[in-house]
Amino acid sequence: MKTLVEFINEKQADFAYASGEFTRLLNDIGIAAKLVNREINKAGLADINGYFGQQNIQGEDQKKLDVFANDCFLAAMRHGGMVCAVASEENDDLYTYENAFSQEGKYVVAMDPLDGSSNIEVNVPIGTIFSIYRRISESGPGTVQDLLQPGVKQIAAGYVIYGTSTILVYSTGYGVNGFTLDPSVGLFFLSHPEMKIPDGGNIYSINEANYIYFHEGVKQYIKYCQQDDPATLRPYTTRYIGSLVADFHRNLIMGGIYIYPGTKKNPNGKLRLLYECNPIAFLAEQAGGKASTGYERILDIQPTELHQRAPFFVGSKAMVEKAEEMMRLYSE
Ligand code: P6P
Repeated sequence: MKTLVEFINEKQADFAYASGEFTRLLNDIGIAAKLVNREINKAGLADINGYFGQQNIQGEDQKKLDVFANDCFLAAMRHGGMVCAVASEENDDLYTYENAFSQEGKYVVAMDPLDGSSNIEVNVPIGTIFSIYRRISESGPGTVQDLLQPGVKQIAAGYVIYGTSTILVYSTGYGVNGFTLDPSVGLFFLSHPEMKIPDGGNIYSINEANYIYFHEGVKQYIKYCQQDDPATLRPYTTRYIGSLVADFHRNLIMGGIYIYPGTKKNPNGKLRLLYECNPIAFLAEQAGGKASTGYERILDIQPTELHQRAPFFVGSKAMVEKAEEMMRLYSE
């Protein structure tokens, strides 16, 4: 069984930009994930469930574990000195490191330290999502412009799913690989080599409670999924966990589509481009799938704000393309 560090070092030669620094950064993310995993696994026992008592920029009540996870990843990346700035869901403004060592770091990171944290209390899988870019600015504290790069510029992206097992899934643009944590030795081992999302599937993930606010194209795609046509595996099955990482991870392995569309109430939907849509879209494309707003490729969007949202259709290529077809046919 190959460990994460052995794998990164082995693959290091593949990276055009590779350097020991990048290896160090990925390893630091793995260390933070282990610390977060430990707290999540005993959250019901420690006084770490519940609310922190503040809200993030989204107006969402921060959970104690949200803040703990954010602190863990920020500290791990400070320790390594590879990162000069971080855009985090938990920080309203860009987080820049004050130490000179980090200010010379070549990379910037966008992250959702604990996505789906509303599921913590009910023991449903949650996740960390991260996206890594090379900085544009020369040196010193990173800038917002360093983060406002289109997703196609990511040099790496990944997530950690804290579920029945804890799995780190990432890509550096050379395929997608998954590593399962063995808590008894505190190491991630390669468990899902060369992950490929099935081109088709029969699982669709969407919160249908928002149905009346959906655009006609989304409504028509849902009806398509529900039609009786065994030759195309329909009616599909609906699975919606309320945790993007968990829904995407299942669809990555089994095939499927996850949709959080724009609605009449929220034209850009709910998910944030920098640290939810872009990293997941990068992984989806690397695994042979597709990710769009229903109209345009997610990775081509030029961001203008750190916390901007985007409609999100992601998963098996054929399923995303069918949904896009409906969006074009019934565009309003
Ligand atoms: P809703 C979690 O807050 C999240 O960002 C995703 O992980 C999840 O898929 C979605 O929001 C759930 O949102 O509106 O369906 O509860």
